[in-house]
Amino acid sequence: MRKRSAITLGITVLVILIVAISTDLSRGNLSPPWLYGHASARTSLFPGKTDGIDFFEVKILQRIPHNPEHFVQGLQVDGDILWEGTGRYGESKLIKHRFNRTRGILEPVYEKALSSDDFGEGLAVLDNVLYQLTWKAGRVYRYDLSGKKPSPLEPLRNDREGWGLTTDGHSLIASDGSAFLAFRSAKDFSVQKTIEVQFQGKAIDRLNELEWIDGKIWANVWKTPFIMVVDPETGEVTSVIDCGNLVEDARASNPDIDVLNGIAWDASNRELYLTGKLWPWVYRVVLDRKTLPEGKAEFTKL
Ligand SMILES: [Ca+2]
Repeated sequence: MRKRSAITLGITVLVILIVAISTDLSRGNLSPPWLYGHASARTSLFPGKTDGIDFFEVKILQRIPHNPEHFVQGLQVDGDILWEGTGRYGESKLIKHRFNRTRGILEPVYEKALSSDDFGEGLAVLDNVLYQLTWKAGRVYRYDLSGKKPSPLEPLRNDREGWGLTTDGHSLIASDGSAFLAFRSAKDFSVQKTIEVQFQGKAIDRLNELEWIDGKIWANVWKTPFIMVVDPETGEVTSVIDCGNLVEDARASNPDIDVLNGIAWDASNRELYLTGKLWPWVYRVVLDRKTLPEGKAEFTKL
């Protein structure tokens, strides 16, 4: 009897092991391993079908030294200027850098500290006015850029939390930590329209830093290495960019860096810059089409 019990126990353990392994594999199928890339601890945002979505990863072309004390919340190129907005209470700033492309360096030429009860957030330049959000204070700071130095204008009011900001050249486009992006008037920040960002029917929230690139809205998803490329009419995600290798590269210099958060598009030179909070670098990158499960890989320059 004792021998038979031992055999039964052995078979039971074996069955449990087989079921556990099968379940794990089936989970792997539901969350394609190629979305995880080479960072095993990464959480997949996108279980399910991927039909019709383009996936990219990024290839580093250049590392531009960046102040690792800057908790980046907004990034935008404007000609030879790179604007940076930083967050955290007591540390929030607006910083204007002269972008010396020849030497590959950022030269700070102007800094303005926000008040200690402001947590700075995204920024955007529209019609020679720079707009900078605050997280919970409801203030949208404005600066006239037509003079030699940025000249403060009366702030506007934001009725939502301020996260990311960009512009399509007509309206400001703001995120608030939800899955909704609001097109807002540059005159009084009133809402003109909103879109819900969806990946094949699933709302994608925690949208953070934004950038308008070639008629699409690019959005960092907070606490992930992913950037969503969003159709501004429908809110549909049309491409996903996995920046996991940038996070790893930045972390190799400093294990205490925070998340990816900073997209700047130099439209004149068609160059893309990405960074993150407390990162030692602003990266100039191009997109590589991500290897698909079938094993197909093609290179696509943005
Ligand atoms: Ca931006």
